[in-house]
Amino acid sequence: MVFVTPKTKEVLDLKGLHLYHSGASNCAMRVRMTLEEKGLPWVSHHLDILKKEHLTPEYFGINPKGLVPTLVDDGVVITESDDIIDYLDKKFPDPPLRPTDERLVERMYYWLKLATDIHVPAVKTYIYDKKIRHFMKQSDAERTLYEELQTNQELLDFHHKSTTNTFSEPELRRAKQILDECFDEVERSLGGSEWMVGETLTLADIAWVPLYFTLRELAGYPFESYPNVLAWSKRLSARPSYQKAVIEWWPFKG
Ligand SMILES: N[C@@H](CCC(=O)N[C@@H](CS)C(=O)NCC(=O)O)C(=O)O
Repeated sequence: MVFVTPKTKEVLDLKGLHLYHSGASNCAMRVRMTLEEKGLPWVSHHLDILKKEHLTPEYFGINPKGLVPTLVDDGVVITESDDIIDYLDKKFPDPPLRPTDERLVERMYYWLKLATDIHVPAVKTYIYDKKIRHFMKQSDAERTLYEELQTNQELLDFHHKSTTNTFSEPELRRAKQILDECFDEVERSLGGSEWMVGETLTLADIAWVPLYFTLRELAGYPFESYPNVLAWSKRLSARPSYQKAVIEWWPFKG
């Protein structure tokens, strides 16, 4: 679990649950959905990543990678969406968002890790290539600021490629191939079940449904050949938590 010692000291005084997040961010959707499923009150600190509102020294002083989401719980700073939702489920176990059987819990963590592992090489690459880079024109001053603030080499490389439109053909092919392999696996694993792991909604569903939503909405990823995924996504979209956490914050309406 990634606990951060923030350079922006003001966050240490925050009381209750505070979420730094963005409407368009699939990682932030996971946390909003977990908060809604549990009925927890939280304070919103919205940063529009499309307007680059997160690219400030103050925010990098809270999240050293300059990414959303970040949760601050009574001054404790946690980054990485999979860790945040796991933290929330452990601290506020009612209603539980994990199975009771230990083997199934391991399976749930497998899905959380997979969602994290494919984020930059597949999800972000695919979506930025198809849509986001059209929003990401960058001035020299913005590039300089980003390069001053960002210390993570993978993110510096990704940022450079996405803002200069220089993903290579093999990188784009690989992104699609990873997504195909992952959704083939989600499809098989759902089989005749309602949920990804066990008999109830778990953090695995909450980690993956934002990927389904953003890949479909922003990149037109072809989900038609995944009937189980489509039925599962319908079940999720009928939940009030999905409406509040995903649809109400979504910036591309209409
Ligand atoms: N592994 C991180 C990834 C966070 C991430 O990449 N967030 C994206 C939105 S989903 C972001 O902040 N993008 C803005 C940027 O890359 O500058 C997590 O799961 O929280």
